[in-house]
Amino acid sequence: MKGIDAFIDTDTEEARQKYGKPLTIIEGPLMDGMRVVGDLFGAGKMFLPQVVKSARVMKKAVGYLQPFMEQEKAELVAAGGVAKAQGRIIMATVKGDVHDIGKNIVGVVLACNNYEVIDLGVMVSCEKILTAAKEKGADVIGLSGLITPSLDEMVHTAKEMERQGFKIPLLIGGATTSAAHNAVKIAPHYSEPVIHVLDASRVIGVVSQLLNPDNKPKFVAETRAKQEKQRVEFADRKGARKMLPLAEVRNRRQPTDWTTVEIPKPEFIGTRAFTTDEAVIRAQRTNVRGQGNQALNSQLSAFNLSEIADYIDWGPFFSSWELHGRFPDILTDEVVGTEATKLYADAQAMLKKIIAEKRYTARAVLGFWPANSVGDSVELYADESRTTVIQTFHFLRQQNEKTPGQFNHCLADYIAPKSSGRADYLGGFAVTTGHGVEEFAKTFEANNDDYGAIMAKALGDRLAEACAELMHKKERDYCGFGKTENLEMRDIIREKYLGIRPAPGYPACPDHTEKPPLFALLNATEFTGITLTESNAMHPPSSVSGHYFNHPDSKYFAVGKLSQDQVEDYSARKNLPVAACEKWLGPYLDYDTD
Ligand code: B12
Repeated sequence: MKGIDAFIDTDTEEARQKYGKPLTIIEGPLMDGMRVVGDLFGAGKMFLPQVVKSARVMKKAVGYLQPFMEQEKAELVAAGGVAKAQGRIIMATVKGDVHDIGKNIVGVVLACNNYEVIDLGVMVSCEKILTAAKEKGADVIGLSGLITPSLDEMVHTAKEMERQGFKIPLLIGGATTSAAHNAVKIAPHYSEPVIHVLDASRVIGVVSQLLNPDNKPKFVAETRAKQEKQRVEFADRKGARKMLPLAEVRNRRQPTDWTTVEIPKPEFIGTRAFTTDEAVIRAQRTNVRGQGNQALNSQLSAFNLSEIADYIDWGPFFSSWELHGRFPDILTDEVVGTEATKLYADAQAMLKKIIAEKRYTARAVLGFWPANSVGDSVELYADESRTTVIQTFHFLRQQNEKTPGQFNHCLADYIAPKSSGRADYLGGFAVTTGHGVEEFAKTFEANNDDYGAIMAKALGDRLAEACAELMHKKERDYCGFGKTENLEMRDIIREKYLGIRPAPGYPACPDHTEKPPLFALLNATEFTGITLTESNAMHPPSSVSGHYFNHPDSKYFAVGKLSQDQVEDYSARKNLPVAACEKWLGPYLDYDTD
């Protein structure tokens, strides 16, 4: 129960000698222990890292017993018996999405409550999920997704389950999902229960009710009633929201005096790339032929994981383990302090190993281009003559009615309009610390150590964000003002500097289709090895990409809901059919398309 696995083989062997049958050990002392862990977790008296560590003990013990169990199972089946878990759950991150930390955590919690989890991994097509569910006789299907395009894939899966006559519940989870979206957009497409699960602490409550024939009808009836209420509330909110015409909100933009505002000029136009891969740097220095693309290598510089790690924001690390509170106060928090401190120590030890053994390779590219805004779009030019447009980024504007004195923001407002005659610049970046993460995580998985595997991935993500922060510091230095900003690391991590780096997908620029043009400009795939999936997720998962704006008033905001006039205008600007724009912007539309 304390999650200590130091003597697990000896202890399990001792139990085997005492109990004889391995299944008796699993269903007896091991499950008894996990039940206590599950209950304490459900009651908020035990925290996620402890659960995952206890589950590791269970998994290692089961791993030790596996060969004995195979033999026992064969004997049981030969005698006409069945060996069955509480229920069989198929889990997958949907097609086009690459994230699995949340899904894996849920899998561990389910498994330690004696559910059989069949995890199909990431980027799994609907066909593959449904085929596996049929073949394995699944009792429940669970889908996970981090980015908005995954929501569409979930709707598609629900429709397919209906069409193919499935009779099992569907669980929906992941950072981009919500109970309201599930009730309005996903659940109506499938006659069986479609339930949104907010986090790992709720999954057992949901699954145990769904799979218990006595409790299921009441639970399903209550859930359906809740979802109906959510649909009514959604419709009411929609009716109550006052949206303004696009032409009007364009007049309500944040004003800038373009005659006086200071516009920093970057030291260079084009890209600079960085890598921790010493072989690539060496090859470039000695100009070895045949080592990658020489033209690209010629712009490469070295950086290292240790300088990236200095920029880690530890706050979100604790959230990913469901420990909530501000860092570093969380370490001394009355309730979660002890667990947070242990988790932090484990993270520091693993981070040290990752850096010392160069387990992860970081690669990054940033660039600047002469740019001016034209309406809500930003044109990028080949050179300072500003005659040849090499790329255009399209942004969206807030359309909800604001209180007087507030503005309807759009990122394009932070770049000097072409008509102002001012020379402005747009920056862009793509970074990854994800090369090597999967391989490192696998070394733990092979040893039945989910705690280590999740930790390895969570640190990959922290390093990716830190790398984005480090590159942003370089960006400000290249633009001059960074050299005199005089901020301590703590203030940098709190983003107290001038300028922002919104990433396509984040609330200020929610359209993921703006990533491919950014990648093309940056030569991002060549420089960083990051590829885009069909949903424009980045692979490897621990990656971030976005734009740099240096306007003194620039800040992060949420575009929010969009009216049809803006989507039509956007479609014309992007030269992308309205239906395609509506698909990518689905959750942000203030109107129905079906
Ligand atoms: C950390 C983080 C990252 C990390 C990676 C996260 C990861 N590996 O999961 C990094 C820094 C790499 C990252 C990158 C990006 N991110 Co990000 N990120 C976050 C952040 C801050 C937290 C997510 C997280 O890790 N939570 C902790 C984990 C444990 O929780 P979880 O995944 O949600 O899982 C829990 C539940 O959802 C549930 N659950 C999950 N799956 C399942 C499945 C089933 C069956 C069940 C029952 C339950 C369940 O249980 C889990 C455990 O409790 C969120 C904002 C937020 N607060 O949610 C944005 C967020 C997810 N990111 C977002 C975006 C846009 C991006 C980028 C596209 C930005 C960019 N252009 O670079 C990239 C995409 C990366 C890529 N590879 O494509 C958006 C996504 C929504 C959208 N509009 O598309 C969010 C919501 C931010 C926002 N407000 O807009 N991101």
